[in-house]
Amino acid sequence: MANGAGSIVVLTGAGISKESGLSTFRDPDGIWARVRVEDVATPEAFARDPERVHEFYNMRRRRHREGGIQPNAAHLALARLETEWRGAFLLVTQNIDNLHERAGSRNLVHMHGEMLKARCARCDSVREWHEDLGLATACPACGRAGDMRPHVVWFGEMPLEMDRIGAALAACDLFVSIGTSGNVYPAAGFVREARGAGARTAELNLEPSLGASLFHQASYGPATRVVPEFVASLLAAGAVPAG
Ligand code: BV8
Repeated sequence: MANGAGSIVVLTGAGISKESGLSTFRDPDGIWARVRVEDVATPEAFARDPERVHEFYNMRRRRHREGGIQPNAAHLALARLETEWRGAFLLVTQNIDNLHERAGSRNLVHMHGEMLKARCARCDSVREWHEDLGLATACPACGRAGDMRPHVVWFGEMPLEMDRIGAALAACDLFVSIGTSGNVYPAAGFVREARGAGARTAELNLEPSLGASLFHQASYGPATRVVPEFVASLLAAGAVPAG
């Protein structure tokens, strides 16, 4: 534990953005209740019907642009924790929205990519992208059309920055999982990696996730309540809880 504070890794999922007005995936009113993963979130879907997949992300990008979506108290509490914590801190999000960075988080990994970035499958250039994407969109770097895709990790694709995440988990003293159902791997396995490294583990969620039994402590309720409470108590203690 550097300077006694200890190192923290936080993982977030769609639940942390729910109170900002963004849908989760597996709640009854979630995204996968409206569209099938196989139709919009796999490389095979994109090869089969690219315009269908583009429309799925264009609709979510538009929601971001026009929907008055703002970071909430949970995003802001994590940015406060990063600023005030004296030890190492890394925030890993499965979310493809930009609410953590707009809340002020800096040490941040988007392991499933970012909805507001586009990548050219031909030249691999990645850039900020807030408008609609389509087959006719030309890559600003190589000029070719037809190869632009959301810079998002689909099912069957390798998540981003896994080496950096693995190194942080191997060295962490506290792992906190927030707003995720524990359905999707490799993210759902991070708690096991953290425990294997001797870390204390905490779950902050609306309800117990699939991995609930793997956490030393838990606090259930809306993220805008349980996350600020957890951050305040951790900063007051100034060190990772023992045991
Ligand atoms: C990989 C980006 C390996 C897109 C996403 C067969 C074939 C191929 C792969 C597999 C397979 N079988 C299994 C796999 C692995 C697969 C997987 O895990 N599948 C599961 C479903 C069985 N994983 C993968 O494919 C991953 N890649 O394994 O690659 C590999 C190895 C070598 C070489 C190549 C590849 C890639 C997974 C990433 C997929 N992309 N998203 C997009 O967003 O459009 S996943 C998607 O699910 C989102 O990223 C989302 O974040 C993620 C997890 O969902 P959650 O965030 O947890 O959201 P959910 O709705 O489930 O839960 C919300 C929670 O919040 C709930 O618990 C709820 O109670 C809570 N909540 C609600 N409101 C609140 C709240 N909490 C607090 N406050 C509130 N107010």
